[in-house]
Amino acid sequence: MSQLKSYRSTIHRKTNETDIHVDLLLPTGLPHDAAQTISISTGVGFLDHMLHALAKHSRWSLTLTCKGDLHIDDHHTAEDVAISLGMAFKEALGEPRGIKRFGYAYAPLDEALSRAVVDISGRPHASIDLGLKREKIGDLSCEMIPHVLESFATSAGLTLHVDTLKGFNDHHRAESAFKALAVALREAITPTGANDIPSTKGVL
Ligand SMILES: [Mn+2]
Repeated sequence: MSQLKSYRSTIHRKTNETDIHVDLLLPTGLPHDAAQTISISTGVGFLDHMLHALAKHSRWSLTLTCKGDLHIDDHHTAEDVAISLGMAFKEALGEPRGIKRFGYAYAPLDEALSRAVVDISGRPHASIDLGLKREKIGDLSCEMIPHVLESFATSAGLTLHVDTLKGFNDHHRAESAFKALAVALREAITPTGANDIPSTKGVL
């Protein structure tokens, strides 16, 4: 049963551009889940804010630090944090046995509304349309926001579709997207009570 897994991973990923530590604990969906602890420090405030929303609404406990080459720009930091978080998610989940596999959610934030659909498929694919208009939100380039979601999906081995359907305010649009993803991921890893790999192929 899935509750026998630790659902925990620790990742250290260091390149010439970034040095990242991730400690991730996924929820089992069972009553003994510990209280969440979330601590995120990437040097890019809006990225921290988005990852905090993702962790909070996924019910993850997440400690993530990144020392990146922000003197160049935010690209390597944002992308590598997403890659590392995807690696951590995949490793924490382990063999995807006894989980729903599919998850979807809509999340509003005031006037903004996003939809996320996820398949823990082992087939990395991301289709992301957030429709952001600004160049940056805080210190995070808007072009990096879909790139973060793509990079996370690719390294986690997820099929992921995220669409922001409505919203005037780009901060709201982005945050609703991360919240929708969080709720969809929480759904997808919910235990079914069975112990099978949820695929007709018998492997994911
Ligand atoms: Mn890139």
